[in-house]
Amino acid sequence: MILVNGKGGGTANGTACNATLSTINVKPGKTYRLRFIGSTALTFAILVFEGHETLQVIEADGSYTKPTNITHLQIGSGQRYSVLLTTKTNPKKAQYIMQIESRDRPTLTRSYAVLNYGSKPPKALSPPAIPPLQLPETTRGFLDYDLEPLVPAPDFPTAAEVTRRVTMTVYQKVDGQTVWIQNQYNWTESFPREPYLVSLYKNDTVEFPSMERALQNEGIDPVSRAFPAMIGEVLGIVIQNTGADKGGLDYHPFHAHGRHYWDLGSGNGTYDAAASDKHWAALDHQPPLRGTSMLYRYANNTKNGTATGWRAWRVRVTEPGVWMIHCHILQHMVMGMQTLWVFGDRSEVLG
Ligand SMILES: [Cu+2]
Repeated sequence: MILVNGKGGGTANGTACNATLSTINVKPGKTYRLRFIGSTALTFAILVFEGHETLQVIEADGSYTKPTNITHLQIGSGQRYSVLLTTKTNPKKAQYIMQIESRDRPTLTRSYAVLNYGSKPPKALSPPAIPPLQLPETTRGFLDYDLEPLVPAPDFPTAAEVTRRVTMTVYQKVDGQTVWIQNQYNWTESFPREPYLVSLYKNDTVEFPSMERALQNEGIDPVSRAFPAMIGEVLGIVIQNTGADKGGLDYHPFHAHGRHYWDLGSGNGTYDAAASDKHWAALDHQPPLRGTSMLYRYANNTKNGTATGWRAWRVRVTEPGVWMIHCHILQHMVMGMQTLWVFGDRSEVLG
């Protein structure tokens, strides 16, 4: 079940779940800031408020944005949004439903919360027998190109400042054990054997990544299984979705540790840097800073290894250290969908 503030009921994987719902108490004619935190392990969710068709996003992943109108919120694991909800001045009833549903899973899970205008908590807190709202399908490219930082970042790197492009190709290997690999490598609890930074510091189980080897190997150093970058570089990182051994595709909310990145959007097929740069030049505003953004799937299946869907980031490398970039779905992380990025040379990282 999808829980909202610890409660939820409706339909979980096809099974009715008649549990109590959370209440959000509101007063008429006010504007509320609702903070949404996608703390799901796996679920990619869409939610709508009955009778409150216009919401405004004002913050994403901890950075304020210019107010942006939405009719529904789409939120993946690890994503955060602040949304303004203006309540009715003359509500026609005491309770309105918030309906939330999973997307892109084999079976739909549907849950609810209650927006309560009444002075007392509502008596009936059970989920409705029939879903009152029709929610949209997955909105691929949700808020891409729409969100604009409230205050432009002084050090936003232009397209001309990009020093290196790195494509991280994600792939599901199904023979034997099912694992997720990035540029031919997975990263699980068996690699490395001790915390990475400790290994580098002690110079024992993991060698400091070699930029030379990485440049010959699509950005990843095969010995340390890390993506190295020098302080001062501006990286264009493209995360590329591909068909699994058996052709399957999935969505992945990709999350970066350390400094947030500028999110350049997403699309089907493969990334076209020239087209993306032209698109942004025409928009005349900076991309939003994000900590987690969605690598969509554009079909349920394709052919083995076929590139279907990308997401592009721009990263100004300023913070020395060892940083993870990983899918925020816990199950995928355990299956190897994690990468390590070492920013800075040996003396910058280890002091
Ligand atoms: Cu994933």
